Amino acid sequence: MNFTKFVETKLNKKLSSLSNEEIYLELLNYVKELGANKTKNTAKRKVYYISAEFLIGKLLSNNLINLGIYKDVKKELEAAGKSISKIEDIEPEPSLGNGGLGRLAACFVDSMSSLGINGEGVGLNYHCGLFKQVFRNNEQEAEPNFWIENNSWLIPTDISYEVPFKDFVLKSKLDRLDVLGYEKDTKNYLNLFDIEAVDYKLIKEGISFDKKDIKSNLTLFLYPDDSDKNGELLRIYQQYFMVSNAAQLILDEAIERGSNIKDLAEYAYVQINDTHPSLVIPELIRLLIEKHNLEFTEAVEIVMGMTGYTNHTILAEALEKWPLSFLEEVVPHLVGIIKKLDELVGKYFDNSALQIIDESGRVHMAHMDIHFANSVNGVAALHTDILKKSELKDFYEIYPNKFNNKTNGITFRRWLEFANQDLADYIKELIGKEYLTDATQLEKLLEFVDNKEVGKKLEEIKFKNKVALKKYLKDNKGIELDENSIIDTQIKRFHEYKRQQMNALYVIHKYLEIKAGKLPKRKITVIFGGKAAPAYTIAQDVIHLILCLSELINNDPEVSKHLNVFLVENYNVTVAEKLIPATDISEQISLASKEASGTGNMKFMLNGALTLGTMDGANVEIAELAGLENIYTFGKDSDYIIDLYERHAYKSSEYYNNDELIKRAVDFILSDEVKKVGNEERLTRLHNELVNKDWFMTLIDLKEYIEIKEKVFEDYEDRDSWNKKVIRNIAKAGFFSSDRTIEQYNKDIWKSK
Ligand code: 26V
Repeated sequence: MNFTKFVETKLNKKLSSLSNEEIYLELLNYVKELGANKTKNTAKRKVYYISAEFLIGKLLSNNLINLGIYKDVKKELEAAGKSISKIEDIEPEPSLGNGGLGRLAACFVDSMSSLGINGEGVGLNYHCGLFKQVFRNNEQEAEPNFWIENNSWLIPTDISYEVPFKDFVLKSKLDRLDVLGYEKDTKNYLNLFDIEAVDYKLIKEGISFDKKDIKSNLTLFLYPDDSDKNGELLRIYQQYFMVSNAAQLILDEAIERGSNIKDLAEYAYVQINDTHPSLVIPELIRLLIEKHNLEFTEAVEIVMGMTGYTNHTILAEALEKWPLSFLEEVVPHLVGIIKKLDELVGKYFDNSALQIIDESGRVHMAHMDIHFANSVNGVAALHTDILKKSELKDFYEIYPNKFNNKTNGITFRRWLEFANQDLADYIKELIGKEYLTDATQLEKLLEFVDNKEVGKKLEEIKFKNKVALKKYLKDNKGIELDENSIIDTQIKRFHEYKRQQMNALYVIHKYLEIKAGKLPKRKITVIFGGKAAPAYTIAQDVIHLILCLSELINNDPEVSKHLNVFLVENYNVTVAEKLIPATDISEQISLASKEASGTGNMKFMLNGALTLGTMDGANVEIAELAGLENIYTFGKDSDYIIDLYERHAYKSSEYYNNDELIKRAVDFILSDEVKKVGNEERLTRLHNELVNKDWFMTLIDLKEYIEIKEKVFEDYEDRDSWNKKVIRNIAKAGFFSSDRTIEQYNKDIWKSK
């Protein structure tokens, strides 16, 4: 039954007579019904992808695409005088993730379903999710983001477990989302555990809330910090609640499907997404001992055969180390087990750096994972190499076979088929639609590299996307975009290592040049988007600087003819879907060695933007695939940077004092023009940070960055040659399909299906 019929039968009304809100609601019901008719994937070994974050984005259109009915529904709506994009606007975006790690988990559940793998996500259903970002006085403020409505995609179940904490037991409830595979008859679930009585009244100013009332706040907020830590106890409560539920679900389902517990590893595999779910290891061991009467060693062996750990960062401050005393306070029943695991490590290895519990009594979650999981993977080739060579060297030496690389990927259904429909249609016209299930087919586009007409057509599509972006930014974000400008975009969490401040210094450089009469050939629009952890002061200062520059530049009639700068408020998946297809230049400028992979870089490549980046994370693989001549790389490489850190040899003041261009740009932060629109305390702190500390080495690559960016803009003017590069990039983007990544996980680690 098509949607029109569905509405007529159910409501006895014509589609055209419904409001957009009513249509959204009926589409929700319609899709849920179609989802309910799909059967579950059933391979014997089921994969549990446990993750504190699933940044899934809006679900309506993605579900329609995966059901294979997006275009039909769109046409039906048009025939009734309705626009699908207006209806898409009504859906609130779930904000169950901070950034790359959460979005990756969302792509992975899509791919698991699309490949027909019996694999599900397990996480938490945060009611307010990640905070909503608003700008006031050129500063970021955080507000709660309620996203759960009465009628949502969540499907309640009667599954509930008791989770024991030190002083009380908390009952859970499980809500699920259907994860429909692309044009598949089967589906999986995303399992989101919740507490029964979340209390919104605990919220005070902004996103501050009573952190102690665990029984009412456990799933109120997603922890907003990407790398800074506070409110640690609540975080431990959340983590244990998540994994205890997951472990109980795993055991129940395995038993139901015929496991005798001793053969549990044949029925389940647990992928631990960063260390946030690491307590699943001792929890599974505990349940096997206490509920299923196994001996400790027997339990350990079983768990070792069914867990894998993925590392997503080498930033020391993001590697979780919980004080034993904290664990005693929250989950004393795991402490004995963790201590026994630590003793086992001590028995086998005479190296204190390998212990789980260090001399100061902190529990290194990653160490526990590496010893007691059978696979340890990094998320891009360079990242995995760095883990082996430096960060986890001691571990690699004792477990060389556990270490493996799984370069990240993205789902092409959302990031091309949905986000860039004109490009997707044109690609189908050129090479057919097989690339949607076999992404390597994109290579067929290579035959069009020298075809100028194809190049022109891609240019036209890019322009159309810029016009669509212009409308979106005007209607939703109060931004006036010039669709005829070059669009240069940096969207990601704000963090010093990602070096948004370096991009801001380029903007200053350009501003000063324009003021001095040196005009660019074509107008440039620099777009930023991203949130900073509320406790991360310097990242907030960088946001402040960019907002000040934006006010100064966009309001200067002389300069704004040639240069605009925007920081899009409340960057999220929905905003990314609009920005990426309209972008010409993809900024991936992290300090080499620090960005584990990046996945935005892949989305831009697929959408025909050229990468301007350092040799970091998956940029290295982008460079290899597209060819160095088809992207723009610059800066010191990771070996050089790692060596500098080891020798403590970087001094930002030397770069500042020895280069007029750098000094001029940095000092402009404290110019009268900027101070007039800004907060002097913030600006001074940022200036001082850059000149006297600059831990993430902004100034080391600034000169080269400015030079290569000039070249990028110059090259852009040779439209045919630029278009050739674009075609080559799209053609080579197939490797970055998350279907490929998931196939590798399954073949090498999970061995399901
Ligand atoms: C750490 C913490 C610490 C305490 C509280 C909350 C919190 C949340 C997340 C993290 C770890 C963040 C790690 C992360 O997001 N890594 C990113 O993973 C992406 C997917 O693999 C990858 O593309 C990015 O390069 C990497 O930064």
